[in-house]
Amino acid sequence: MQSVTTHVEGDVLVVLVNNPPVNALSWHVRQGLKDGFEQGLADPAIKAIVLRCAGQTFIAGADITEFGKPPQGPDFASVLKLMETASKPIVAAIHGTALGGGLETALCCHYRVAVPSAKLGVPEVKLGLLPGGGGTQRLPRLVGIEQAAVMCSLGEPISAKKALETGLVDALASEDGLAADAIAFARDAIAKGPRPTRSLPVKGDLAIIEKLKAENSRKWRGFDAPYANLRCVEAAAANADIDAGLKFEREEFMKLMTGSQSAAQRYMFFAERQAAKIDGLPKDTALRDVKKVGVIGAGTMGGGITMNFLAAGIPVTIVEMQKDALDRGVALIRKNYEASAAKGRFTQERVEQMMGLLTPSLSLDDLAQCDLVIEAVYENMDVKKDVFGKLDKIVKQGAILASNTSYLNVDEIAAATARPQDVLGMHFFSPANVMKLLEVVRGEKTAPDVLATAMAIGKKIGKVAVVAGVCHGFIGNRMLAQRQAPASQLLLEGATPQQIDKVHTDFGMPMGPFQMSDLAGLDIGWHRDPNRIETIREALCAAGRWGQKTGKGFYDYDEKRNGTPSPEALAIIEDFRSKSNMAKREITDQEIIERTLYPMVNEGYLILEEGKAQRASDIDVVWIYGYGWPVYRGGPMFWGDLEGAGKIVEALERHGIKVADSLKAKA
Ligand code: T1G
Repeated sequence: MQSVTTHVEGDVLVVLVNNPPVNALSWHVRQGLKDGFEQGLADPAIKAIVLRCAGQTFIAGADITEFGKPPQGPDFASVLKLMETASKPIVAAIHGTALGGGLETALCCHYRVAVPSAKLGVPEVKLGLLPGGGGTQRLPRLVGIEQAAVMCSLGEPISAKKALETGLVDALASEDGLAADAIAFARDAIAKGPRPTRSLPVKGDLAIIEKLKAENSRKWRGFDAPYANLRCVEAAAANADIDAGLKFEREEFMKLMTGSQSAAQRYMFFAERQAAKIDGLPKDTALRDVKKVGVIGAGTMGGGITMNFLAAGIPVTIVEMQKDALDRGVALIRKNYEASAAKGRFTQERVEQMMGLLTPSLSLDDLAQCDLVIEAVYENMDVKKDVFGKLDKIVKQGAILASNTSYLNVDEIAAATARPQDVLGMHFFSPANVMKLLEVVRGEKTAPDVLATAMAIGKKIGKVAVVAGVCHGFIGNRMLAQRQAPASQLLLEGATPQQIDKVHTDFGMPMGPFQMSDLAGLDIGWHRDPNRIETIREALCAAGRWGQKTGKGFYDYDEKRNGTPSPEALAIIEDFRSKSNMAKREITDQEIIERTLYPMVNEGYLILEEGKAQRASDIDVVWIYGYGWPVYRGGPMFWGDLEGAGKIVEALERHGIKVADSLKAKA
């Protein structure tokens, strides 16, 4: 199948791209574009050219799978130059998403027509890149510096309406009349002739550059690409001669392309999509209908889980045992929605619409007709088995019964029912209405269609779902334990909470082990006996230092929950250390990395050996979306490869940590 064809409409040549699924600019597309435009320019009967795409979208970018491979076909820049300097007007007909190199191709057309539903953007920054086909130089000439700086550094697409307002698009076509409207527009352009974007002056004010840096300093911490994008937009303003700016852009692009951050972010683009695929699942596996959902528990997790379904338009019956707990939970859901509405995220009408889908209840019997029931009760096996035993008697046959357990054995929970094939884990991450990760825990007897349905419903409610096997802590929390335990041991040996946390935040994590413990609460799982002190954590709990919830834990917290090092906490740690007869010693940051991050990588290899994750990239998806691992480092397994198996194995053995066979074999 040819990926680019041409056909003549009177005195207009239509160049049609057809390279499913997203019309990426693969080498054969570039070759086809070159041939098509050369044909149109050489034919005296042709007065104008329309560039259009078949399928779901206009060109959605360069073909990311080609990056890093030997170049094939004509280079992108030469195809763009052929178009921009063409002697006949070229019109881009845009539908779907004109993204990255796709939008850059449209920028080298002389005019652009789009359907109202189209979106236009340069998301390269999300891949650790920048628009390398002139986007940073041509956007400022069409939409101005401010709009260009926002589009390039944040990577969010704009609507066709906004594109029309800013001058990125010259006219809107009718939703189902793009082909004809574009041809008509091209005919009208014949008299006007070509309008090369490069001939337009850069407009706008550079003040936006510092404003964006100030507004996004936290979000962009550690990332190279956003700042490179802004430098290129500044270069557009500094160079009336676009070729000088294009040269600067090319240099900046190559620095990013050859760096580890873009490699990591491109890896994660595909890893996230790969995670949705279940190895060995028959292609024709039919999904079960999920039209009504039940959630048991209206606490923080139950309420957050519920919000995901309401926002996706799926009715939820939420069940609590006590009326005051139920009322509190429902009120909190409303409060969260209204807070978002107050920030302009959506209207009050939308709040009422979502709340209208919620049915509070004090009886499990009201879940009888639900297609999916998610249990989010106290993290205790007896409690969960009791709930599932009751659900088994109440809920209709064919319904999916899911536990939101963070650690517990899903097979044991399933055994409390007569339908283990309909049971699995759906582990949401707190806050469940915000965190994108969903671990779908496959029980030994979970039916394939139940697993596939849970993965699909996860995507439908905006989650990134990853299949996990049954083991303590599944994938994420199991690896987290490998970080938390040595971190506590390092405290005993002389490190401070702030030293250890700083190593992790400097690495790019949103918070370190002790900041995370304070956030979650040191008293979780505490036996509540202040006289029984066997760990530093118990010593802090005994002193009423339970974390952010009590204004003090490893750190002291102000009313805005900003943490500062705590002399009292350090004294408690010191006292515990001396009573443990532990000699205090200097600990290097490198040792902290080796003893807290390397064991996580090692545990990832064990998880794969045991078949508790489908692939290494799934483990990385878990850590990016569940714990905020910096995406420019690709995830623990990707990062471990960059560190080098040999270096990791040597360090682990030096610290007396048993190395996974598969990791050792890689060294
Ligand atoms: N290259 C190769 N494959 C791509 C691709 C791309 N650009 N975009 C999508 N795919 C694959 C994807 O892996 C999946 O494959 C299938 O298409 C459907 O994707 C020089 C350097 C367009 C909004 O960053 O944002 O241009 O899993 O599941 O939900 O300046 O795909 O089916 O085998 O995401 O409908 C810039 C990336 C590239 C856009 C559609 N462009 N793509 O979403 O489908 S760099 C982008 C998307 C560049 C130039 C620079 C989305 C989408 P599989 P999907 P979707």
